[in-house]
Amino acid sequence: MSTGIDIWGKFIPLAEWGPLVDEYLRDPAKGPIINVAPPEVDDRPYDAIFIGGGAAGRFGSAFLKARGGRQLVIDKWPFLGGSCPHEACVPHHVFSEAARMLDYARLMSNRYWCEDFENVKKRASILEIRDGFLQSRGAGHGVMNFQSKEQLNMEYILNAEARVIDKNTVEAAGRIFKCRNLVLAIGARPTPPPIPGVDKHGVVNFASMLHPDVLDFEPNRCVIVGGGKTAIEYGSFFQATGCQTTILTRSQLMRTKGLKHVDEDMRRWVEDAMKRRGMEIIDNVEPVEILGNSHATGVRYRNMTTGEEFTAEGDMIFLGTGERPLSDQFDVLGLELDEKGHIIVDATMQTSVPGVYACGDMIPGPREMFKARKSGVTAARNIMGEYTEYVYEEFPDFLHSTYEVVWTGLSEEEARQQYSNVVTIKLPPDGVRREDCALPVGDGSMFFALEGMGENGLLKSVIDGDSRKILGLQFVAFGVRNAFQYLDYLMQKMPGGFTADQLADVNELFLNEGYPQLHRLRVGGPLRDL
Ligand code: COM
Repeated sequence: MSTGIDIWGKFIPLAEWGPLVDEYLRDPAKGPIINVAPPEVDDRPYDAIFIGGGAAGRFGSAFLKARGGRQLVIDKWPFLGGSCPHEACVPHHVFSEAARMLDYARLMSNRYWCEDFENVKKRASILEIRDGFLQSRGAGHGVMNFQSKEQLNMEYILNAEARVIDKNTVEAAGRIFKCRNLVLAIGARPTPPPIPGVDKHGVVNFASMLHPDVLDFEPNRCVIVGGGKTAIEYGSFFQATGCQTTILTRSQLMRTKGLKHVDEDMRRWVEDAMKRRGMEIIDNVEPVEILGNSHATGVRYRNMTTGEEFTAEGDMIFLGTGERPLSDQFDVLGLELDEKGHIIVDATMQTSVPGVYACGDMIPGPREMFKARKSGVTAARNIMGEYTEYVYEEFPDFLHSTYEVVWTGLSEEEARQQYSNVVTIKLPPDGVRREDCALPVGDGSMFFALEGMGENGLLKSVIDGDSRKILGLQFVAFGVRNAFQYLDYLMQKMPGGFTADQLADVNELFLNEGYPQLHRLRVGGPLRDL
């Protein structure tokens, strides 16, 4: 293996970073990329070495550095930012945006300025969209490396395995580094379910489908195993391209264990919209076997009530069945783990071994960006002597079907168990056919209201009629995810909660999804359903 390159003190322009990372991805044997301060610049021991430079390690490092500490982040990939820009959030968003545009291509087919998608073009290529992402992926990687070095002044070693010798000693790039604390943040990997046939050609997951030598054919029919977020998001994309897709799931869609506070109106709206777009959704079933010789041809599955077995045919089988933390790599530390391999931490992100912290997808809880970043920052704060707890029990949530689906707080069902006077505000309202209701409508759904009424979305607000506190908000359509992260913050942080009256007082930037104006229509007196 090459000794790599030492980039300390050398300025690499942003435009050069992307191609450089791509070169290293093509040929990992090029060795490490080393950006470590020499002793004449900084001879302090590291306050923390972050193993893994994804969202958790990168944000923790930036915070610790800004607090005056010394950090080193080591990653096996030749870029920082972790799986997000490489194979997870960013491609997922590319695919979900493609799904949304394809939805519109069908709705607008042969109308206005749009070509006849339905009859002429008919479908889009999954491979072409995937390859488009791969061609521009380096640019995202490049920003991470440039920003971390030139703007955040981080020390890092990339394209190198880190070997933990003990909690104060790490080996990487042929050198030994000493530290006061260790922060473990190398994330999780998709794990195949234990069914025969998962190794066949044509069986992919969200990460492997990005490899041109794994998904090397244009799929025509897809079977998805799993019913959680990944299954819904990737399944909706495949279907939108014209690749007929079937989902096989034990639980109902959006009722898998990982999702909390899912309101039944919202869940049903999402599932029905997926079916209206032609997807087949089969729940209460478990996969038995992936069929085919060398190439997969379908999935044999069993109804969990009757035991009857059936076959779903497909040339691509997508496994959307979960991930496992990469914690075995740190066996030498003797950390306490849960039954799924997560590293157990306290509210300061410290593990069972003092001076060793863990964050991101290595610890229990949602595999979400905010948790990765906030857990990394929490570890950094505590390492720098600022006692800080982070509890990630409650958070706003979202997924993509061909829509943005966003929710925060309690579902109506949960609210009714806890409060005696629950009021709801809904669009479309109860008793009205969605096809007859042009609301809600806002950014991104105007042409649904014009050309495909009934597909313009769902808005719901769940309120305690006595205290007037907003208990939960749900939305399906576009353009509200940003608003929800702030609404959630207000609902959690305002003393006494965030009330319908306060929401009604918001200066709405009309025309938008309708929460402020609908609440304003209702708050003049005692709250009633709308
Ligand atoms: C975002 C990666 S793609 S990070 O959270 O900024 O490190």
